[in-house]
Amino acid sequence: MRLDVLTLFPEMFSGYLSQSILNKSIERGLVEIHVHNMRDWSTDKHNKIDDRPFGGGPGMILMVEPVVNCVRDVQKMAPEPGTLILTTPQGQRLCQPMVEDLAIHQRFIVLCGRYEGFDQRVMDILQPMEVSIGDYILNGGEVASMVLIDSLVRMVPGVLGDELSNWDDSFSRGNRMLEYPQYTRPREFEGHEVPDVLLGGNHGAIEGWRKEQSLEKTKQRRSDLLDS
Ligand code: 6GU
Repeated sequence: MRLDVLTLFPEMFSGYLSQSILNKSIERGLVEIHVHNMRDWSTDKHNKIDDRPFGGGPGMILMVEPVVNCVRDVQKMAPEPGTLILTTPQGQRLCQPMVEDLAIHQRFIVLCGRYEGFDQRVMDILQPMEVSIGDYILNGGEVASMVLIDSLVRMVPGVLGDELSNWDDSFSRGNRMLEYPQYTRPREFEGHEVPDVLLGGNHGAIEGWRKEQSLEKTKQRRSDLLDS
C-alpha cells in the first residue's frame, strides 16, 4: 500500500511514522508513506497558499491552484493515481466497514484540510472522497489523517502478527461485538482475582465465557451495535 499525505504541517507526521508497527511495515516494504508539503506548490513568491474568503468572514481559505497542482503532481509519482481522500469534518464518518472497503486499494492520496477549509473548486475539480473521523472539530485534518492511515495500514497483509485478527476486530462486518476482558499474570492483585474459568484449561468453557462477556458488555455500552 502506498500513501501520499499532502499537508502544510509535514513535521506532525514524523513521530507517528517512526512508531514501531508502522516503521517495521515500511522497512519490510509492506507500506510506503510519503509526506509532501503543499506549500512547495505555492505559485507566489511569499510561498502563500491561503487567502481571505470572498464575501468576507473569519479565517483563511486554502487556494485552489496550489492544491490542485500539488495533487496532480503527486498523482504522477506512482503508476496509478490512487484514491483521493480529503479529511474534513464535513465528510462521511469513518467506520470499520469503510476501512475494510478502502483497504482493498493499493494507493491513496490524503489531503489534510486546514484553516476554514479549501476553496470549493478543489472539491469540484478533484472530487475527493471526503472523510471525517467523528462529530467534533480538530484544528486540522492531520490528526484525522493519521487515524485514517493507522486504520488502513493494519489491514495490509503482514503488518499485524496475526493475519485474521484485523478482519475480525470489533466494529468490522464480521464482528458487531465489543472485546471480552483479558488478563495476564499475576493471578491475584490487591484482592482482584483472574476469573477461575480462564485458569481451568477448559477451552469450550473459556469460549462460552468470552462470548457471554462480549455480549454483556456490548448490551451495556453499545446496544446500537446489536441492532444492526
Ligand atoms: Cl477530518 N478534520 C477536522 N479539522 N476536524 C475533524 C475531522 C477532520 N474529523 C472530525 N473532526
